[in-house]
Amino acid sequence: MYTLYYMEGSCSLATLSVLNEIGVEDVRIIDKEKVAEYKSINPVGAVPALDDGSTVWREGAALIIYLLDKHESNMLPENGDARQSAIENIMFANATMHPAYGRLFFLNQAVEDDQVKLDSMAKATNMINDLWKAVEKELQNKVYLGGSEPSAADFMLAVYSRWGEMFPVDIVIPPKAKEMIASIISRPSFIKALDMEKTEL
Ligand SMILES: N[C@@H](CCC(=O)N[C@@H](CS)C(=O)NCC(=O)O)C(=O)O
Repeated sequence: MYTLYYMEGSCSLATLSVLNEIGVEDVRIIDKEKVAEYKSINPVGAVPALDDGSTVWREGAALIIYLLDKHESNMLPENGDARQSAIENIMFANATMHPAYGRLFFLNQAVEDDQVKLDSMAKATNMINDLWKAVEKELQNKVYLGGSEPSAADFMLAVYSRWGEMFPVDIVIPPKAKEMIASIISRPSFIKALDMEKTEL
């Protein structure tokens, strides 16, 4: 039995979707806002955190690699260049695209002057748009970052792509990336994850 600590619509949604995608059924989810001392679960206060019954694991990318190593699926090859490439994509999503969107959350909260906020958010958006162009280039000859089958990185990017609409910015997601995202968010695993978050089941 796994316990996943989450916040609705946040990056923990990718972990939950991946759990569903690889067919893990024994999952309980807990909204971190409802945990009185969440910092005893994760000292930095972030989701996702995953309790596997004996250990609490943290850091989204590490959690996903842990789960894909533990459970049979074709989302993470066992070895060789294919494995390295899948990890590279997971890290790109987690350590490059996620923080790029993170700037929007930070600026929205930290900057008081409306014009300064808009101007700085526009600059942060340019950086996000450049990253989506890089994704688009990767997707020129394939449907997903992993090839013809969805990879964990695709789930991660699809989750982050939903954050843009929370801000007054013009994020441009090019066509192949848009297709990838549309395909991921219509998968039963993703829909189930959204539903689980709504009902906290
Ligand atoms: N490096 C961490 C970052 C996780 C992170 O930034 N999580 C956000 C949600 S997407 C969070 O929990 N923020 C704290 C909050 O908003 O209270 C990871 O990848 O797990």
